[in-house]
Amino acid sequence: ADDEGRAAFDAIIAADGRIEPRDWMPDDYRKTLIRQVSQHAHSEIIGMQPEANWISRAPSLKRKAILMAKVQDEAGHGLYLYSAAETLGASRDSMVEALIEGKAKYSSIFNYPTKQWADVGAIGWLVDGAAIMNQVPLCRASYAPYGRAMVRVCKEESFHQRQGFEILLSLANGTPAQKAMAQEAVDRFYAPALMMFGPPDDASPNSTQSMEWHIKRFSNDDLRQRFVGMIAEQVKVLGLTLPDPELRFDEDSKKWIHKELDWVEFMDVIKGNGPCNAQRLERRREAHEDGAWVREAAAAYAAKQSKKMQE
Ligand code: FAQ
Repeated sequence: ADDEGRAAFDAIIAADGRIEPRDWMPDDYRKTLIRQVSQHAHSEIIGMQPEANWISRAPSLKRKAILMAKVQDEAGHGLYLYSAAETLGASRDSMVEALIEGKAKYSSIFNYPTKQWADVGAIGWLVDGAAIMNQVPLCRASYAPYGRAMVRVCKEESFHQRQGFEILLSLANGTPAQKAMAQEAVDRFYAPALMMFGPPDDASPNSTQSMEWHIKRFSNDDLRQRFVGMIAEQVKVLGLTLPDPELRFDEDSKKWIHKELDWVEFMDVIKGNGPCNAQRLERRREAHEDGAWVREAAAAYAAKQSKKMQE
């Protein structure tokens, strides 16, 4: 039956079709998806913290309402993604446990601090911008529940990116101090945002197989250079600059060339030694413990309902 299953799976992938939860799939395909989808879910959940840091200090009622909605959207993304991972057989409890015990990875970007209001603009523009560049192709991921989740996530990320851009645009057209704050935020988030796409292609162990399985559609470097080309244009509208004197479009290769990123720093952040890793996990643990009574109450209610149904 495994041979039949494999043949059917290979045929679906070859035809660029989609795998549904009940279809046969190779163990490694399931494993790599659980890995990527759960890491993605964790990123959304941990990613709420840097911006939530500014909800109580947003400069106006309008900005506060928008920021609260954005941070809530990220919670929603995390929940769809945990659900998508559950369709692969991963239990929610085991994923959450791996995160709070510091065993699971989540995106490096969320281990950098948000020091000033303009950082919220830079995150929306650069971090959500990078997220969209990476996630639009994931809407076509071969694993159907992941692809379907990405469609809605991308729509919301587009709104997030626009709100970040608009914050920076207002600051850039404000007082000299506001413009300087916007520039400083862009300077600080530029390189970490480029690192979101993952290690360079020749140091990306998962890419080849994930591309063969049509989970990933483009390589890490391909997406990174597309992203840098996009922001190189958008930064002109902001009237700001990118902290990358080497950035240029190379006519021969038709590629954007950017400065070398600090991959030692990247590996350090991934290993848990970034500026905010410890704080991010501490907050997540606290929130998890504070929410224990909600999970217990929901489980007790569900048990009561199912008992009633049996009576
Ligand atoms: N940070 O072989 P590859 C968001 C790990 S957007 C940490 O290239 P792969 C929206 C990688 O897991 C952010 N770890 O791996 C938002 C692997 O380790 P492993 C989330 C990283 O999977 C905005 C190892 O390095 N988006 O949350 C990073 O083929 C604002 C080798 O790498 C996604 O997760 C990194 N940057 O490619 C929320 C998108 N890069 O597992 C709130 C989905 C690599 O073998 C506020 N994921 N690693 O131990 C992906 O597209 C892929 O997983 C990549 C990595 C492209 C991230």
